Amino acid sequence: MQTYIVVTAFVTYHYLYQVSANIHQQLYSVHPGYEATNVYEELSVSSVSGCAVSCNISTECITATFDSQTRQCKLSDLDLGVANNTGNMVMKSVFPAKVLNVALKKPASMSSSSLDRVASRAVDGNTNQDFFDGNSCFHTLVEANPWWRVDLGNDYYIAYAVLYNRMDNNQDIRAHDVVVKVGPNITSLLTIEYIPGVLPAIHKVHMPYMQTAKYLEVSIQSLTNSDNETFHLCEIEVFGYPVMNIALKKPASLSSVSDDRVPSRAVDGNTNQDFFGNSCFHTLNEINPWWRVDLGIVYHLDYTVIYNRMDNGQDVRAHDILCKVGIELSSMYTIEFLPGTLPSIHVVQMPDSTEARFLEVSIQSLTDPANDIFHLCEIEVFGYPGCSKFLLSHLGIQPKMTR
Ligand SMILES: [Ca+2]
Ligand SMILES: [Ca+2]
Repeated sequence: MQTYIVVTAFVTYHYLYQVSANIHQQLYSVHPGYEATNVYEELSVSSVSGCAVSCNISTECITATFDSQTRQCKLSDLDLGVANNTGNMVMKSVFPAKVLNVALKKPASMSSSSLDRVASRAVDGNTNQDFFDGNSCFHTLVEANPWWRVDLGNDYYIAYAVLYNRMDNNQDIRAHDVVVKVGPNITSLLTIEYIPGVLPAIHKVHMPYMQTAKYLEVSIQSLTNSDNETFHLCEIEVFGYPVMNIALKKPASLSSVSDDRVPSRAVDGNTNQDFFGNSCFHTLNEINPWWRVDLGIVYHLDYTVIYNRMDNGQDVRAHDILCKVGIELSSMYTIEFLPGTLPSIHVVQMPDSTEARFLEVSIQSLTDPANDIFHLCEIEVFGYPGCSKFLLSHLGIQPKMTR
């Protein structure tokens, strides 16, 4: 079992993440009267959602219990524990996408390779740190500034990475002054961390604000001009969520519906902007018509892409568009107001720390009585499972506080 690297101080938060009780019910299945068995980690957290998120970002957690009196959160790698009528709550996280090691078995390369100690050994899922015991560590030739890199295949929101050094025969000292970079392509990698001196046995690299990346690279920064470095690591794990359209096929609603031009057409995955392609919704003639999607759970929102109807000059009907989001319908707030005609394809960039379950776009009618007809062909929403403020705090990163 991996060590769950969390310091209790990290989770004794400076603030409370406030999500109402009914949202908890929607996020997690809660069963009063149970306490986790086979507890491998006990944390002090401020709320039930903090406890659930703690479980969610731990790879081995199956259930967690939260005692509202003592604020103790117990993480367990067993399914539902034994009932003992303590009044604790058991949560089984129902997030659709737990953070996963997205580097596992992905294509890896490196500056040079010694015999069969190939780059893929660091993504083989084997964290054995004995070079000869596990056949699980890569090994370069002797050179200057050796590097290793993984191609994740697609863009991911990266939360953190874990580096496993070689630990036999005191050879860990060869991995020194390690630089960790990530990025969307290999020509524009961003340095996330420089680790001076010898790399620890296991080192966790925190990504500030969930970096979007397709590549991760680790290298030795040679301190002299002599090319006598040898690089070997035994595993590199990269934990994150795929960058995906989280609105796809989610329940959608509309202020009014014209015939079969239903709201779900805007989340059917079809971006055809010709109305007669049967992929656009259509309201009746009314004032302030709106369309809304329920993402199901709270997500950290990154951006939204709106596809206007473009046939027969009817794009002009989508004008003075208001985009709102909210954790609950009763607390929706404006992200952007776009005056004039909506462009063919419009991207709404979400401010940092935007977390929401609902997203709504509407026409702000300029006259009353209004005669607005609303039709759009697709709305894509990109982001990752929410409570990210907790997630970031959990990783020891101070979240941005924008509201
Ligand atoms: Ca390995
Ligand atoms: Ca569509």
